[in-house]
Amino acid sequence: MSIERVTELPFLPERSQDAHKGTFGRVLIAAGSRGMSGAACLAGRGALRGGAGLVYVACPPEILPTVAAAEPSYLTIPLVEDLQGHIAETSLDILRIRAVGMSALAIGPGWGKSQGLQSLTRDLYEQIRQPMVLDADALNALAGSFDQLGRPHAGRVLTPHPGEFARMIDSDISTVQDNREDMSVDFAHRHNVVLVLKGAGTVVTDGKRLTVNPTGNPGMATGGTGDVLTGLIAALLAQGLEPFAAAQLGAWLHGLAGDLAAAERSQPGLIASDLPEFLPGAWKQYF
Ligand code: NPW
Ligand code: AMP
Ligand code: MG
Repeated sequence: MSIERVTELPFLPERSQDAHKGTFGRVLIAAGSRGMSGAACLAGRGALRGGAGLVYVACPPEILPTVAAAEPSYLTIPLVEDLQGHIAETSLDILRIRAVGMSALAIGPGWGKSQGLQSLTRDLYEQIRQPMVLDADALNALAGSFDQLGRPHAGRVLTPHPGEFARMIDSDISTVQDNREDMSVDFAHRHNVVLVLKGAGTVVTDGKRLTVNPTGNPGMATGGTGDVLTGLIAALLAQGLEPFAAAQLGAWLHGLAGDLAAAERSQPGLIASDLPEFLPGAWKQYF
């Protein structure tokens, strides 16, 4: 199998003078649970600073006031929650209805682990007609069952860190780290997805094309940075980039925001919520 190595960034046109928020798409982010409201806030911020026209955050009612207070630009959607504060399987109907009219979805950050998330994630993966980013606990929920999934209606971008990828394919972290490119290409090819294997030198591949992201630094090894990337890639999908391009540009902007943040605030002093703040500077270097 020959792989095309991509080095050039994808093209996103500058905004036309008469553009309006509808031009840049609606993103629906289903994220967060009791104790992890921050994941929903961070993913939402990634989507807003990624340029989405409207960002909807769907989460358990218990954490919704916290999420809404974190960022006045969010539109919020209460889901159904279980006794542990996770979203319940019956949230599927709400998400299916609210997905109509969205341009892209992102699911999984801060969901936690519960039995109901397995069938919910599978149903969303198979049934939602829009492109979708799957991260964190959405990937954990599908671990070991990728072979059984039906063909989705639109692009699927999966953003595991090495620990999540090892879980997904029933391997271990050191094997994954020793074979980052080969294992990513193999998975993306077999399952017809875009795989973003995070960590130093994030690998982005659709099984035919591959790029290794040159931006980013160890200051980004801090809780919540991946949640920002999830929302950012969804925003780029919502603006019309095809899934590989959205993942490539998202990883590049995210890493560059991390580099700009580290330059000003140091690597140890970098926290996840710095990344959305430094995304505007990263965008300026893109355009
Ligand atoms: P080790 O053992 O530390 O060396 P988990 P999580 C490994 C939410 N969050 N290279 C790591 O390795 C997330 O969205 C919420 C190598 C360990 O084995 C999820 O829903 C926040 N190994 C949930 O928390 C902020 C690497 O992976 C394992 C690696 C759990 O997500 C935090 C850890 O992974 C968080 O984002 C690398 N580059 N990266 C909030 N504020 O609400 C990771 N590993 O067990 O999946 O835990 O990533 O913290
Ligand atoms: P997560 O573990 O899901 O929060 O994601 C962590 C994010 O930080 C990913 O985008 C990683 O690529 C990035 N990251 C973590 N450590 C490094 C590193 N040493 N160099 C570059 N990027 C990193
Ligand atoms: Mg993560």
